[in-house]
Amino acid sequence: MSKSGVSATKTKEYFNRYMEGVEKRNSGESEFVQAVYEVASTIFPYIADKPIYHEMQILERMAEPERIISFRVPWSDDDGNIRTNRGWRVQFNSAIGPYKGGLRFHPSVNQSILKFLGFEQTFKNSLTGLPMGGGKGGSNFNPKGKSELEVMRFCQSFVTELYRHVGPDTDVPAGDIGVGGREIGFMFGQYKRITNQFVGILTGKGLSFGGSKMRTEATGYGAIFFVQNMLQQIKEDVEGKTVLISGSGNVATHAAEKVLQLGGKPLTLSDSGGFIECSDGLTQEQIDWIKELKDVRRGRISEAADEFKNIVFHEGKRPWGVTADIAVPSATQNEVNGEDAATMIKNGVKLVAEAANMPCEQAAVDAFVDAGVSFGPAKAVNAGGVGVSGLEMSQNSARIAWDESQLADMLQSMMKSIHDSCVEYGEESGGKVNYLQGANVAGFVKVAEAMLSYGHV
Ligand code: NDP
Ligand code: 2IT
Repeated sequence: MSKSGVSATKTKEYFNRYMEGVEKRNSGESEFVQAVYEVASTIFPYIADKPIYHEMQILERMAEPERIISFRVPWSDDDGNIRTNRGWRVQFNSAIGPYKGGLRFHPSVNQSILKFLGFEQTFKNSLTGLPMGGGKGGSNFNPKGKSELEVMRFCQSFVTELYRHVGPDTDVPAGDIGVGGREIGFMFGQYKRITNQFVGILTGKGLSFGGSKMRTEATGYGAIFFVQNMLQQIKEDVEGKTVLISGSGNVATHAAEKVLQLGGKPLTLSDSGGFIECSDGLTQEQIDWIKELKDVRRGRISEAADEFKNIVFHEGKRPWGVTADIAVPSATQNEVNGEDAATMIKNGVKLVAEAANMPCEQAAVDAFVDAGVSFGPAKAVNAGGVGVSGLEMSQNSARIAWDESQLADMLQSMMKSIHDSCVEYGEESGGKVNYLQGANVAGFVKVAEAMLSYGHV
């Protein structure tokens, strides 16, 4: 029984009824329903003895985006053919600040994926302690194999509609899968041209036009700072630990770099074609080579095995069968299933930190938690990226630029404070921390308080 007398059975019943409604209202949107389930399963027990949250329908309102904008994005390819993609901006929740969250360009993008990302972003942004609401957007456009000019024309057309929905105090997008410095530059240029305003409407900008130092590194570095905090909690360290990392984009390569800097061994990286394994641990030279491969030459991770003798490529496979101490999935959603989790547990993985958004299926999360594996959920682990985006917004508003060491310190202390919030709301008997519950509840509390203050809006 909770303090107010609501039993665990009743709480489960309320939760099940809530999820039935969410599923009915969002039929066919499996990723979104999955994300709501993960959050609500930890929030219902927390609010069992707090009737105001039920009366004010806080969780019902939180699972409904404030607004979804869907639009046509026509562009012409290099052969002069007219092509049409779909663009979206999901403005999920502005209770604690302007909508904030990335743009994803990938052929798999649909409304369900953007709603799950926008929903998660709301809690993540709250955890950073900065005044940012939650949003996400993107397109089913596939940047792979497109020329630089095709990508530019696409970005310009995308912003020709998006510009009317964003603003430094309204909605501030950034990058995500398929959207890096190059795309942000094209989009910022088009916004500036259409509106004749030089304002911080995007983060992740180049350093010459208002970008923040440390933003490129922030998500991957922040994730490993969070791992460091999780390890310190159990009196351990990154030094000497072997680490499995998936993906080879912005997040994965910077996570690998920070593991290396802290004395750990990054064993793997991957892309949608397969994974590379380096049992000696990747070196800085190899990581730099891979960054250039992906960011400039836009090649495939398999090429690393042709370049370096001690790297092996495993075609069509994911890295989760390799024996290691820690796993940091850093590619995309649902890249770790229940079977992968069972393999990792059998192989002795002791800590899993989600650097990608929702990389673990619910079955995998349950397996890790049941097996006593220390599990860091995405909204806490990868919050350093949007955290430094928040700092970019502050610098833009004040028309100043902080130096790198200042920003590195701010990132590190932000990750420590997110970790402390998870401990505050997720500590169990014996000092063990349920990070899933801790991150969800800590993120929820602030957004819910603001929504309660506003009344029925
Ligand atoms: P990038 O586009 O830089 O890299 C994405 C990487 O993931 C690539 O290696 C890509 O391989 C791989 N990948 C993408 N989709 C798939 C797929 N369906 N199957 C297998 N591999 C895939 O993106 P980021 O590094 O920025 O983002 C990675 C993850 O981190 C995402 O979940 C993103 O939402 C999350 N994130 C990013 C933040 C940021 O600041 N950038 C902040 C917080 C979270 P390939 O090239 O073959 O497609
Ligand atoms: O998922 C994420 O947090 C991001 N893609 C970064 C968002 C941002 O606004 O920096």
